[in-house]
Amino acid sequence: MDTHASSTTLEEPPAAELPSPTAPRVSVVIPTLNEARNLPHVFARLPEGLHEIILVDGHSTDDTVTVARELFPDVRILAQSGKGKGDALACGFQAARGDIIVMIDADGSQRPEEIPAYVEALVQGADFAKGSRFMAGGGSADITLFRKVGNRVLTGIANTLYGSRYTDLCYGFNAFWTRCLPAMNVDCDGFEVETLINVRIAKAGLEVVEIPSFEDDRIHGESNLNTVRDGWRVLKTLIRERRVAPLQAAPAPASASVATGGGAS
Ligand SMILES: Nc1nc2c(ncn2[C@@H]2O[C@H](COP(=O)(O)OP(=O)(O)OP(=O)(O)O)[C@@H](O)[C@H]2O)c(=O)[nH]1
Ligand SMILES: [Mg+2]
Repeated sequence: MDTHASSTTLEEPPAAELPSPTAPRVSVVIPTLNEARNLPHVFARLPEGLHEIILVDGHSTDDTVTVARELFPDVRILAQSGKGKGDALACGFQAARGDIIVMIDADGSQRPEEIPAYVEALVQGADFAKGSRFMAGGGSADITLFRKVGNRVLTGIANTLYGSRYTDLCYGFNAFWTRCLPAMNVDCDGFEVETLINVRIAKAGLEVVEIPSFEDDRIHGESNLNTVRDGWRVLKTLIRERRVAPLQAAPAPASASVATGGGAS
């Protein structure tokens, strides 16, 4: 009897329902406000194999949406419901269908080719992979001395209040398992969004690994951030969050819960 022949008639077992920790589906969420000239630089450098690209547009008055569709016809384009970068990210996170969400800016200042390092840290057991310009291997060609000092002070306050070990509080290039969204519950509008996320991740006791990241100059256009106004919003967020009860992430699937240790939180 030909056992090989008979074995091919057996039904294949059903595919596993849970995402494999070694092949997660990666959603990239990109907030945009008049970034038409920068998008070609960002899209060209995105890694292969992404599950989806979600662009959350803040009602740009330039050709951002048209350019995005031309560059990548499969891009999912959302019009944000409210105002500000925080609101845009909340809209994008809610729509994401991947296992992992990467948040990255559209101004060309962050390097999409760093995304695999973030994903790898998550696959290795981190809950949250946090970009840092101020750890070994990171850097910035963009930040002013004033902002650098302000960021350092605010990072120190965050670490003191929330027991975290962050080296770069106000940086918008991060990645996390989608199951962390309930712990983040992004409910702010503006540039304080990274602070809100970082603080809530720390309060939830999630495993953070910092990833060295290099920030280049914005390629075209003007920054939307106002150092004093937005620094003040960050400070108010740090103080206010002390009164907000910690939220919890959804449980990790058993196969993806291997901890690496040595995180930054
Ligand atoms: N959808 C949306 N995107 C925004 C909004 N404000 C800023 N962005 C986007 O958020 C990203 C970061 O904004 P930037 O203006 O570069 O601010 P920043 O990077 O924090 O500050 P700089 O270091 O000065 O560039 C960019 O991709 C912007 O296009 C907004 O109100 N809505
Ligand atoms: Mg920028």
